[in-house]
Amino acid sequence: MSVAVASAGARPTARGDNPGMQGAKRRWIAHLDMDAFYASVELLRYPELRGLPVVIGGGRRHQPVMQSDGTRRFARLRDYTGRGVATTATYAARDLGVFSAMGLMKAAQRAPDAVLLPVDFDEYRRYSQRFKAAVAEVTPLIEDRGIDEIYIDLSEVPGVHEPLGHDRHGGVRAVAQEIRNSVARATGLTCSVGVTPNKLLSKIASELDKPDGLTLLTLDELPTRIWPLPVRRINGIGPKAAAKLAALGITTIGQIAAQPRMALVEHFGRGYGAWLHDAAHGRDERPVVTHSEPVSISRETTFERDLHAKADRAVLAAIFTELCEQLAGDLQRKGYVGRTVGIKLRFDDFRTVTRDQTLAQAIADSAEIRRAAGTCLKRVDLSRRLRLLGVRVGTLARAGQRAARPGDQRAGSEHAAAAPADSPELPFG
Ligand code: DCP
Ligand code: MG
Repeated sequence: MSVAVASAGARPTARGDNPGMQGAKRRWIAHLDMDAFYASVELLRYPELRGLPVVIGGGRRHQPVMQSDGTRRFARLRDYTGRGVATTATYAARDLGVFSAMGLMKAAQRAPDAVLLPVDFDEYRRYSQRFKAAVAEVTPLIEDRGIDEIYIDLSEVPGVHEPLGHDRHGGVRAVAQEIRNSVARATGLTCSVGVTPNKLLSKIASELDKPDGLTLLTLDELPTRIWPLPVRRINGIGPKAAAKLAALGITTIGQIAAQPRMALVEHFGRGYGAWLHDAAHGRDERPVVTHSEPVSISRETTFERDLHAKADRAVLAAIFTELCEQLAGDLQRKGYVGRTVGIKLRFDDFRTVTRDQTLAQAIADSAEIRRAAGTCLKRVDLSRRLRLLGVRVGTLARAGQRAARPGDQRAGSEHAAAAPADSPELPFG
């Protein structure tokens, strides 16, 4: 499985109001999250699987096969052997206890008859772009939070603060519903939306009626709708904080809210303690950040079995080349060039090492990336077997900002100083 990670370094372009200020506009922020996203995209291709337990994970060897009678033969989870994990599962499979990040062998114990489909990131990325474009047609203030979720600032949408019939919040509800309809029309997929005065609450709210739900909450409803929920529902309370809270006898958001601010600060420090207090009281003034530039773009892959630099040299070299090609594709598609090239290796003992180097000039070409990454590779002791290999390009700039010259595509030779093309052989180059 190969995962593209674009780490986004958010550069806030303020769209937030200051709710503390007199006369400031009330905010309505939506959080939209696609339902069982990868699985739902697959069901568009294979409608005969609708309603069945389906798990997405593993490699191409589980690709369905068309049979002579015109029906498809699907791989079953029970036949799976390997180290792949489930990226997601349909709700029917979740009912059997299969969840994201679960090992496929373990999932097979719970749902042996479930259909197993390989991951197709390119297809999910296409649908991701499509649903975001559909939302943008309704309103443009969108913060991208990854492949299947976004925040949307609805505060300025015409009519959003108006009632509709008996419904005091009819205006905003109608806009949120229009967004959901627009996504469904453009993609054939359902999503769940939470609408509240801020991002923190909307993120919680979008999960309350999943799948295919719309949940609108005001601050008045905090005690009834939010406080009974477990602390982990707050985005920002991870397993460690939850364990520490549990040790203090605190398991619900309401129990956090009932704590004096100072008590939380005492236990959790000034920053996090105060944040916990604010969060539990539904306070969050973060703006919707409509524009962010990635800090780096990377591709990595975990091997089906551990590979050794010498014994599996050819396989590794091919994977390495493919990663660089995919990464170059990502860069070119997104319109970036980068000046830092790095590698990430994870060994069979789970130790992870990274190396990088900064070039004289930004690149986006796969051969140039491979050459630079290869140089980094030579700085690592490769006596142990490898589990994972990744390549990253950082210090990004917009491709257009580089002075365009004729023959720019083939500017490789200019980087020879940083990463000599004729360098002595790479460890698996
Ligand atoms: N994903 C993944 N590995 C994980 C979690 C998620 O690869 N550990 C992928 C698969 C999901 C997608 O990201 O389809 C979106 O993640 P979500 O957490 O939103 O999960 P789903 O969209 O699948 O389900 P839900 O309906 O709960 O949102
Ligand atoms: Mg989702």
